[in-house]
Amino acid sequence: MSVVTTNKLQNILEIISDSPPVNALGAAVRQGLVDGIEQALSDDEIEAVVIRCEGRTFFAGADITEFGKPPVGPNLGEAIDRMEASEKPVVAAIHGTALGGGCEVALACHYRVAVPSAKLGLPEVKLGLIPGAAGTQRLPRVVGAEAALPMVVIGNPISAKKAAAIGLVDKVVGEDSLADDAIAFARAQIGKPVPRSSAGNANQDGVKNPAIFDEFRAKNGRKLRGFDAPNAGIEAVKAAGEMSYEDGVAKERELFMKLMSGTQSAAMRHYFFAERAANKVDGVDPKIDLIPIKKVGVIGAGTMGGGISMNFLSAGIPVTILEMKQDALDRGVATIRKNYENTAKRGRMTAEQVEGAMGILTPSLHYDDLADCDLVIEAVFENMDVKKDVFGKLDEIVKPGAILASNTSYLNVDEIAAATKRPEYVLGMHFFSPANIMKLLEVVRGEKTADNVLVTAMKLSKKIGKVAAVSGVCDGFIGNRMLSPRQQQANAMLMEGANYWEVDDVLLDFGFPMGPFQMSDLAGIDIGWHRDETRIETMRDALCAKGRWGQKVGKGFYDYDESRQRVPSDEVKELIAEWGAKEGKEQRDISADEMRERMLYPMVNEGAMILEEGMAQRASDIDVVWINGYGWPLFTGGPMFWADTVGLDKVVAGLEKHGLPVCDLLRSKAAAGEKFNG
Ligand code: 3H9
Repeated sequence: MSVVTTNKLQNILEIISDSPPVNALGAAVRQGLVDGIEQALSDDEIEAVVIRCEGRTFFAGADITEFGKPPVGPNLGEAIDRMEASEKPVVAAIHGTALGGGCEVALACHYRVAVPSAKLGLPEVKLGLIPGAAGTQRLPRVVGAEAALPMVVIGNPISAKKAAAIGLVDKVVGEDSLADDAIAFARAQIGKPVPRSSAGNANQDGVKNPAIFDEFRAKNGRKLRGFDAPNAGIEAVKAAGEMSYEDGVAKERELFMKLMSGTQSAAMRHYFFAERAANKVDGVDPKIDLIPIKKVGVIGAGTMGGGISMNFLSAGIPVTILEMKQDALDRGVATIRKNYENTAKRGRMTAEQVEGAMGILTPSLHYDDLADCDLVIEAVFENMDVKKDVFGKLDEIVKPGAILASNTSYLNVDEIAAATKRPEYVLGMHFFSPANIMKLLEVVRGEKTADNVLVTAMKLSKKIGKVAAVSGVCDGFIGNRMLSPRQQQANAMLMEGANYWEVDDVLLDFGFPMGPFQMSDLAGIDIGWHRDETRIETMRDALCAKGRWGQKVGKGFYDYDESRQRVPSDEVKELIAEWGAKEGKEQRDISADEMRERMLYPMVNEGAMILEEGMAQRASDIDVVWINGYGWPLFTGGPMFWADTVGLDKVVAGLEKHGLPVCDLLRSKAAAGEKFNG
């Protein structure tokens, strides 16, 4: 059966797409739309058209899997121009998400009706692109440049209500009566002149007040740093006001094609599929019986435990949070409330939602209260004996069939599991701090972890808004394991004469939000310090002994002012020089290229070892971990994709030049001219 069918209802033609899972606008769908419109135009009995989709959503965009391949079938821009040109009114009936090309289809229709739960957006920028089927030209003409800018340049979808408020949706219709309401709406338009988005004039707001473009750029500068597509988006929206529609479309095409053939978009498209692939467990039937998670226990009400709890509370899953002492418990619960209230103050939650989340939180001082939890996550002190003790207790108390998870960031999950009589129900769930905000979840698969336990954790991660990847049991798992060689090289370069702020700047220029020494300052240099000011065995001991514990005390590697601006410190410079002399390393100038290679190539090598040992399922999982957990710039696609774009032979040569190890997998892939991804 064709993916697009038509249904004649007296004088109305419904064009219905049914192309699971998301009605992406692949070649067959585009052809179906063209055929449907032709049928409507050539049938004299038809006076109006409704375009709608079956399944979970209206068109969610162009078919991304077609990108980079030779074009097949009618092109989307031409297909939708035919709709707009029609003298018979064409109505888009929207449910689910009208995204990208889907939103462009809707814009080319003369009218848009949507159910209240629908969302509309142009998320192309998240794929390193701008809309390419005239979306940047039609949208500002309908809603104005000011309202179009965030949609095109940031790419977050908006609700049907908001869309109606800005004029993108003509009518919000019944949640369960979309098809009928759209037909009635279409009938009511018969005989009226059709409004065409391409002829709209709302775009003139940007011509009258051109400052909106620079203001928008300035306001969002930090968020957009390093990305090419947002600037192209601003340029295209501006052009929509300054140029004729035809010239604007040509401008959009030029910008779109340039982005499409560039590395950034390839990297971001890679990431789109990588994130989805990471959630899948190879060799396990995705339909495996899952363990229903209706109640979660969290041990520890500190920063980590509190943050972890919030993820579940926000998703409507009740949490029992356990502490050893009443005051620590009270403090933890108060922090959770404060965090929620701050979110509400910023308008991202209602007061009822705050109370709703707090209402399903049960504070407790007794392990017994965890007995009926379906999942218990411990976030206690990072020490094997402490963890084993906790798991031994949990094994006694928590009902059989429940999952026991550790939030450890380094420890051996198999050893922890061995403290229980149910190692198949034990795994690691490594959240990143602040756990209510950071997207990444490393799910650590123990040697004995059962498949359904693992898949339950992966599916649950999506429910609580996390991006998860599976890691095997190894020191530091995927993320921290790869951080270690980077830090080693950063430290080594200081001893050889590099300035630490230059080392940081190299990673900032690469696109990281901060460099290794800024990161140490933020995390706290004193973490894990022995606290004996007279015992100075490392440079870190020396920094700590001088009270340079990091940003929290206003000085670490850098000095910080009240607005937390960093300034290199003379005291630290001297200390480093002293330690460099002690190590007897030759002091020399180190170039930015060398710094970058020495920090990033060893990470690629470590990633290759992780793959070699089977600790990650696929190279793209490593990219997902580093992008979501450590600020690796998305526009490079993650460490492994980036290495592919650099060329693995070049990475190997770089490592050798700097006297750094090269593992077998990296060497053999480089020799064979292969890539990690594809
Ligand atoms: C565009 O439109 C360019 C135009 O301006 C110009 C044209 C000339 N294509 O995310 P899910 C797959 S650019 C192909 O897990 P959810 C996805 O890979 C596009 N495949 O579901 C997954 O496959 P699998 C602009 C797609 O319910 C499955 O569908 N549009 C596409 O969590 C389910 O996806 C976008 O950027 C696609 N467009 O979320 C929207 N979309 O099961 C991208 C999805 O094998 N899509 N798949 O892993 C989304 O944001 C989400 O998929 C959506 C549903 C919100 C729709």
